[in-house]
Amino acid sequence: MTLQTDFDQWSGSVCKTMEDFLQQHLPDPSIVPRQLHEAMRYAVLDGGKRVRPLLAFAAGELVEAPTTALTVVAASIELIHAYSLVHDDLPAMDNDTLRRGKPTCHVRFGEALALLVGDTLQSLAFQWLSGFSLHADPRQQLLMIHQLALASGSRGMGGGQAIDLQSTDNTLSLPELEAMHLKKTGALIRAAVLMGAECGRPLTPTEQQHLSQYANTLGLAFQVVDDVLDAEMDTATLGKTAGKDAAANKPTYVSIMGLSQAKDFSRELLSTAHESLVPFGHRRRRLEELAHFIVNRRS
Ligand code: GRG
Repeated sequence: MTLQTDFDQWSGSVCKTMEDFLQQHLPDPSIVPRQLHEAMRYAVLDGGKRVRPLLAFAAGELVEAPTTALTVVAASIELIHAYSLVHDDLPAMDNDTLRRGKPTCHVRFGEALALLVGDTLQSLAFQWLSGFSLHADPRQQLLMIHQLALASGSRGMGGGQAIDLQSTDNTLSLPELEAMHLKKTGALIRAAVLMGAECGRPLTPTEQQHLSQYANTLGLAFQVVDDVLDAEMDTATLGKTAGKDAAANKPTYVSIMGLSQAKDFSRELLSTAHESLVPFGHRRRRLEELAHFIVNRRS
């Protein structure tokens, strides 16, 4: 079996586990309020690369974490991610009509319902994280809940989005751009890695430091590549509107560094991410493959 086939099989099997959990635990559209439940499922199911869940599972491999806990953690993070996409697409924010190759949630269900979809997906994420048993030590579970709240709140993703909204038509320095993306995109990616690792045996302080460096670097790499793809790819390949950043006059890695340097930067970040994983020996394999996948993806 080639390494690529092996990775495809592993990621396919993680995605199937996740999809089954989401199918089973998202409220059924036969339950009132039917349209809200239908719209929540529309926003979450059958779409996306599931990068954050894959990262949680890959980090779980470092610490022999049980699949049951990883599934709940990964699914909860994906709910927060889906929530952020629904709100991000609203007319008051990015005003987009296409997401994951289909009409955005508010185009399909209306703005008011899309707002509620985002709100209720966020609540559901914390309902799952607190309602299932994730760890023998309840303090560890509480830590994970706290971590996801921090990552999605005003000092994480939500705050990053606020800075992003203010930055349109403004110039940002590279450190300012980096600070924004470490929150807006990086915080949830970081949470996925760290929470996956928290489902198993405790990490040593050195391991913790290395994993944290991997998670921060990868969060940034993800956004650099997102900016490159927005500039280079077409709408059909991305499943979302291409060229939006330039059209909206948003500062991006491409607008600040240029396309070629932004690509070089993403490769530099990839090698830093790989170096951070060295202390984990053979257990680092899936995290290494995912970093490679994130930097070399085409959508
Ligand atoms: C969630 C607190 C909170 C507030 C909402 C709207 C918003 C604030 C934040 C937006 C955050 C956002 C949309 C960041 C962009 C991150 C990003 C690059 C998304 C694309 O992720 P992919 O490529 O998407 O993983 P798929 O569709 O593959 O899942």
